[in-house]
Amino acid sequence: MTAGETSRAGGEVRIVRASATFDCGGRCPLRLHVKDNRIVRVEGDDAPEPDQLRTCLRCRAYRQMVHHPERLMYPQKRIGAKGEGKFARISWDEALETLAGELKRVKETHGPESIFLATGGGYLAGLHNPGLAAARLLNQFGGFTTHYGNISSEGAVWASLTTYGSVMVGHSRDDLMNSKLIILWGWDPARMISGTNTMYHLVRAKENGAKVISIDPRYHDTAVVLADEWIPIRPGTDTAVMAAMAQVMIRENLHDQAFLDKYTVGFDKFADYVLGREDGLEKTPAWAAEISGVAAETIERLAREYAATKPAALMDCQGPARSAMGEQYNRCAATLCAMTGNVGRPGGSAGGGLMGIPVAHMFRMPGIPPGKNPVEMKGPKIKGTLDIRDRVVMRVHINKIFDAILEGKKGGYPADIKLVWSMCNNYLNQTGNSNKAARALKKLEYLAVNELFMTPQARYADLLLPVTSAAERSDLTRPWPSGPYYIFINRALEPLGECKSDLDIAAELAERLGIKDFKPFSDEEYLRMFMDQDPEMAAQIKDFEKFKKEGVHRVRLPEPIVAFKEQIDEIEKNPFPTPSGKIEIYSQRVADMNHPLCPPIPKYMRTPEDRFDPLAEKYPLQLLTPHPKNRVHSELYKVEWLREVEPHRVWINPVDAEARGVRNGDEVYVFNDRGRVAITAWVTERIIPGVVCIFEGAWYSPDQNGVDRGACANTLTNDAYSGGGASVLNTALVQVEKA
Ligand SMILES: Nc1nc2c(c(=O)[nH]1)N[C@H]1C(S)=C(S)[C@@H](COP(=O)(O)OP(=O)(O)OC[C@H]3O[C@@H](n4cnc5c(=O)[nH]c(N)nc54)[C@H](O)[C@@H]3O)O[C@H]1N2
Ligand SMILES: Nc1nc2c(c(=O)[nH]1)N[C@H]1C(S)=C(S)[C@@H](COP(=O)(O)OP(=O)(O)OC[C@H]3O[C@@H](n4cnc5c(=O)[nH]c(N)nc54)[C@H](O)[C@@H]3O)O[C@H]1N2
Ligand SMILES: [Mo]
Repeated sequence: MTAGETSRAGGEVRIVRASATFDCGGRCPLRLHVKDNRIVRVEGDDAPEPDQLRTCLRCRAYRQMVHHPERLMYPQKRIGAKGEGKFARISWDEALETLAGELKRVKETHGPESIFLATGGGYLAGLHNPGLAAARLLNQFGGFTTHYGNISSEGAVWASLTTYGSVMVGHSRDDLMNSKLIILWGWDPARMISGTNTMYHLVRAKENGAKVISIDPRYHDTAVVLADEWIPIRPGTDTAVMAAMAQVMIRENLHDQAFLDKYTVGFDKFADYVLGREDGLEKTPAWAAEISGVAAETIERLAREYAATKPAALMDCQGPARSAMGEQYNRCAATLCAMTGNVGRPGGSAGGGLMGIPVAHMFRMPGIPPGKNPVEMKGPKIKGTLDIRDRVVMRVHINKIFDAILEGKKGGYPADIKLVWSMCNNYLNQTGNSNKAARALKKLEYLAVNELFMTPQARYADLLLPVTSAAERSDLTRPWPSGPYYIFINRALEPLGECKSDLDIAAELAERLGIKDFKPFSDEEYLRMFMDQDPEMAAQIKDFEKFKKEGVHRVRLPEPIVAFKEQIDEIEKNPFPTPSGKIEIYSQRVADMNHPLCPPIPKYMRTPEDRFDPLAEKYPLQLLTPHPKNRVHSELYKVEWLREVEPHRVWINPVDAEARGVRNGDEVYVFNDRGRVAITAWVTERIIPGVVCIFEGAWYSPDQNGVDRGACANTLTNDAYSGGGASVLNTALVQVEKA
C-alpha cells in the first residue's frame, strides 16, 4: 500500500517516515502506516540493495508498544504506600504545581545538590532528549547532583582511552569483508545491535570465506548462525587466555615486532609479565587453561592461527567488560591486535571493545545544550575517565545511585539526596542490587518519574508524568557511532491521552519556576537550526525538505572506515592521541594513578565472586546477564508479540541441572545473599557447566516474601564498580534450587 490509499476497513492511511529511538545500537528507518491516529502497520526501509537497513524484530512490534493498553495516559499522584503502585489521576496543573513546589522546597531546605537528576538512554534523539531538557531546566534553577560513568561500557571506555587516547576504535562494518578471520570474543550481534546492518555484513564476510570463531560461555545466536568453532570459556577469565596467547606468540616469535617497535610503547613490560620475569609466573597456556577452562592446546592453536592469518578482526565488546576487572579484557584485546599488526589495517581491528567508527563526530546528537551546572561548578572539576577516582567527588557512580541515596554524605557521597527526578531510565531494574534500590527509593522524600509505562521504578513514584513515544514527536536521530546515516523522525501521531514530551514538560515547569524563554521556537524551527548549525550535518544534508520527506540520509563512504588508519599510514605526522603519541600497552598515566586495581599493563587478576572465591562453596554458579533480543533492556517488556519470541528463562547446563534434580521447564529459584528470583529453567548445552544466564531487563516484581517473581537479573547482581569504572553486572555468584 502506498500513501493516500484507502485501507480495507475504509479511511485514509498515511505513511509516515519515522524511527524508534531505543538504546539498542541500531536505528531502523520505519514507514509507519497511520489511520485515525493509530499505527496500523509497520514497514521497514524500502531502499534497494545494498543500501537497505534491515528492520529488527523489536521495531516490527513497535505499534504494540505505542498503543499498549498499559501506556500511562495522564498525570497521577501516589495514594498508597511507596512502591505499592496505588495512584490517583490528577490534572497537569496540579502535577506541575506540585513538582515545582517540591523542587523549591528541597532547594531551599537542603540546597540544590539534594536534587538528583536520573537520566538514561531510553530516548536517543536530539530535540526531545529528556536528560538534556531537564538538565537545562535544573541548571537555570540552581543546579543538581547526577551520576557519572557509562553503565554500558565504562570498562571499554577506560581501556580505549588508556591504550589509544580515543574511544573511536571501530571500523565501519563493511570492512568485515576484508577479514580472513573474525573472532567474536564476547560479542553476539545477532541479538544485540552494534550498528543496524552488522549481521548483514558478518554474513557476507562469512560467504566471502572468512573463518568465524566465537569465544563465549554461551553458544549464542550469532555463533549458531556463523561460527566455524565455539570456544567455551569461564566468565571473567578472558584476559588469562589472551595473556597465554601472547606467551605463545612471543615464545614462537609469531608477533609483529616491527609494528610494536614503530607504533607502541611498553611491550617489553607486558612481555615481562607474560614471560614471568615480573612475578615469577609464566602465563603459559596450561596456566590459563586451569583458570579459564579452555584447553591449553586450543589456546596454542588459537594464538598461532590468529597470528598467522592476516588480516584478522578480533572483535571484543562490552559484555565481558561489564565485570569486576572488565577493562583488562579490552586492554589485553587491544594489545593482541597490536602484537599481530592488525591495528589500522583494513580487515583488522583495534580491539578496545567500543566499535564506534572514527567519523562519529558526524553523528553527534544535535540538541539544545544544557549549560553549566552551578552545583558542579562549586566543587572540584570532573576529570576524564582515567582519573576516575577524582570524579567521584561531585558525582555519583551510576552503579552507586541507590547506595548514595541510602548513605548520603556520611557514606562519602557528594550530597544527601532528598528528591529524585527520573526520566528515560529504570535504574531500580537496571543497576546492581534491585532489592537495595527499592529500599533506597522508599527512603526518598520525593520521587517524580516521567514515563510511558508503570515500570518497577515508576511504582515507587510520588508523581507520575506521562510522556509521548517517538511516534508522537518530530526529531533528529542516528544510530550509535556505527552509522553512517541520519534519520528524520516525522511525527506520526497526535500525542496519545494527555502525554507530553519531556521537553514540553520541562518548558511548562520552567514557567512555574520563573524561568523565561525556555522553549522559544517550534519543533520544526529547532530541527532546522540543529541541521544548519552542525557543520558535518550541514555539509551532508543540503535539502531539509527532501531529508524530511525521505526520513533518512545515507552518508556515502568512498571506502570502509578503519580506525587509526592515519596513524598507521604516517605515525610521524599523525601521532595517537595518547601522551606518548603511540599505542600505550604500558600506560604511564595509569601507573601514576597508583590504583591497586588498575595495573599499567593489562593483567589477569582475581576478583571477588569469581570461581575461586570461598563464597563459591555456598553459591557455586557464575551468573551472566546479557541483553535480551526481544527487548531493549526493560523497554518493550509488555509487548506480547515479543514475549512470544523468547520466554524469560534461566539457562543451565544439564550437568548442573541434574545435580540439583532440575528438569527442563521446572520452576527454580536462583539466589544469593542479595536476593532470590523465581524463574523457569532452560536446560541446555548452549551454556557451560558452572555458569547460568538470565537476560537483563525483566521487570522486578517482589512478592510478600521478597521473592522476585519477575526474575530481574539485577535482584542478584552487585552495585559495585571496577577500578576502571565498569559496573560489575556480570560478576555474581548464585545458587539454583528447585522451587
Ligand atoms: N536486542 C537488544 N540489543 C541491544 C540491547 C538490548 O537491550 N537489546 N542493548 C544495547 C546496549 S545499551 C548495549 S550497551 C549493547 C550491549 O552489548 P554487549 O555488551 O555486547 O552485550 P551483552 O549482551 O552484555 O554481552 C555480549 C556477550 O558477552 C558474553 N559474555 C559475558 N561475560 C563474558 C565473559 O566473561 N567472557 C566472554 N568471552 N564472554 C562473556 C555474553 O554471553 C554475551 O554473549 O547492546 C545493545 N543492543
Ligand atoms: N544485569 C545487567 N543489568 C544491566 C545491563 C547488563 O548487561 N546486565 N546492561 C546495562 C546497560 S548496558 C544499560 S545501557 C542499562 C539501561 O538502563 P536503562 O536506561 O534504565 O534501561 P531501559 O530499560 O532502556 O529504560 C529506559 C526507560 O525509559 C523510558 N522511556 C523511553 N522513552 C522515553 C522518553 O522519551 N521519556 C521518558 N521520560 N522516558 C522514556 C522507557 O519506558 C524505559 O522505562 O541497563 C544496564 N543494566
Ligand atoms: Mo548499554
